[in-house]
Amino acid sequence: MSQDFDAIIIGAGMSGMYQLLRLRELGMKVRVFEAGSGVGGTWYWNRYPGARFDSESYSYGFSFSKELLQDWNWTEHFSPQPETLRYLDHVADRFDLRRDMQFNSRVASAHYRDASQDWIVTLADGSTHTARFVITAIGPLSAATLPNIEGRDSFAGQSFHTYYWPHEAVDFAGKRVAVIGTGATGIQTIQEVAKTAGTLTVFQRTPNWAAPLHNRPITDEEQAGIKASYPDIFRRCEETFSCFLHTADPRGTFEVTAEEREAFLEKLYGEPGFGIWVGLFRDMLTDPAANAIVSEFIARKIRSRVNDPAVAEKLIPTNHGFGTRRVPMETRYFEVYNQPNVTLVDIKATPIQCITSTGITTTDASFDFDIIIYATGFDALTGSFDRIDIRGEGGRVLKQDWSGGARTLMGMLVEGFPNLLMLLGPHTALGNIPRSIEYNVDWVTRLLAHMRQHDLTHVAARPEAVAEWMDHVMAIGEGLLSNQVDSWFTGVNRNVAGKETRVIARYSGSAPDYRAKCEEIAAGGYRAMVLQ
Ligand code: NA7
Repeated sequence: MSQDFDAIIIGAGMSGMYQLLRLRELGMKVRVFEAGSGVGGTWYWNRYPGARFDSESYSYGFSFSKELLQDWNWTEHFSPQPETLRYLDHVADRFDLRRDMQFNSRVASAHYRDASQDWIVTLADGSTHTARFVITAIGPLSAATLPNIEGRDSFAGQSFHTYYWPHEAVDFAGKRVAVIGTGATGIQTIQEVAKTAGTLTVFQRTPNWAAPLHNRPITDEEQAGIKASYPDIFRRCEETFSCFLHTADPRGTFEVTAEEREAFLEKLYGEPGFGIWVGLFRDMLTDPAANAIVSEFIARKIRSRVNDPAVAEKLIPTNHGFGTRRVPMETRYFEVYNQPNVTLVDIKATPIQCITSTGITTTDASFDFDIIIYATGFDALTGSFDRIDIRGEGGRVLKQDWSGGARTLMGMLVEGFPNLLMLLGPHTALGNIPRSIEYNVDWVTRLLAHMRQHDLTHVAARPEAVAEWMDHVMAIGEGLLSNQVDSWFTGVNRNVAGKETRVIARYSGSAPDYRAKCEEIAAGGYRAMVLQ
């Protein structure tokens, strides 16, 4: 029985784009289905004001093409969303990717067919398409969630989730604007909207530790230096723990004097990018006493930047240590609260009771707004899988199988779901995401090349290999402070039923360790899988 396609890729973000390119090289017939009207995934959807990435631009772009690297000029050290989307459009044009992509096509279901050992994919419009393989490229942060607040739909003004930001510019001048949520997205939004809004009211449930990004334009001289050193940049990314240019300092916190510690932290705080998070002393994200030192350092910084001491205290987290959640990188975020047009509302102290047609009511006061912005995050890591009806052998339902937490092999395969391959699935190393994407795509491509070479059409994860992988994932997550804190890292989202408790859904070890494990599995003739 023949299928419409050799492979269907779900999603035209960075994973789907690169996977399409690689499968074309194998001569496979591929179709990409994408819900949006263009390529870019995360960078297509997240058009909220101030959106940008926190990895150095030149460490973030695709590394697979020397010509692409030489041709493209990043203009800022940390690229803003419009430029990143332009870059991805450029990549799509340059490699003629769109001819195998179908836009405005949300995948509703993907069912494995036991008899023909292939997949049937149904789109939201009811059309069906078959393929030998299904490859998910649906992103770890793409199922956006709105808060469960009474009256949410009754608001008569404009309201937006940051992920579903309109394609047209939103004008804040003279408007009364509310932002709910103070994660990485909320912080980027707040610092930008505060520049023009008439009034900005921030509803903060949990403060997050944040540190300066120190972004600036790339000079011509720097541009030339970057172009000349791409091999070194990507080699460095391959060696570090999370594929960033920064990595932990090998010293222990208590091996140096208090003065040396202070000078070290001061230096990191003054430098661009994630050094202040992933470049700390090696024990600062695992030893509570060491972590307390960096937390106290950052708390002092916040106090020094916010004029009103009571507001400063509200902005300092007390229920988790620095770096145990994703550290939002900011640009004069804390100074925003010194502006007369900005108010911080602590909704732990005075919870939101409801949203009305005119605004937001807390237990303490009612506020009128023209615009409400929801920066309330995502059903992360598994949410994008849960919303597709994915069924495997014998009709087993992925969402049900994962109701107690995802179970995978390398984050790329699932027991009972043959010929389903995941890019950036749960239990893959995330870090500097394009680096992880390229590794996952290359691994999947090698597997499919091997199968084609040996006339194999069926790949299934062996239960004992999955069990072994899951033991490894659990063991490697031990002792990491971030796994003891509620956040999207640990899959907690109280706006989604069933996502109230922590799970290990990320690979918490190093990217080099992750790759070594995956290489071991490939080198052993793929014995962790049944190949037929
Ligand atoms: P996050 O980091 O999950 O942040 C979501 C924020 O929204 C966070 O401050 C939440 O407070 C808040 N939130 C969520 N639900 C509610 C309700 N019901 N009421 C009030 N406040 C709420 O998502 P982001 O989009 O900022 O970032 C996600 C990642 O994308 C980011 O880490 C980058 O890697 C890119 P809480 O902390 O739950 O109290």
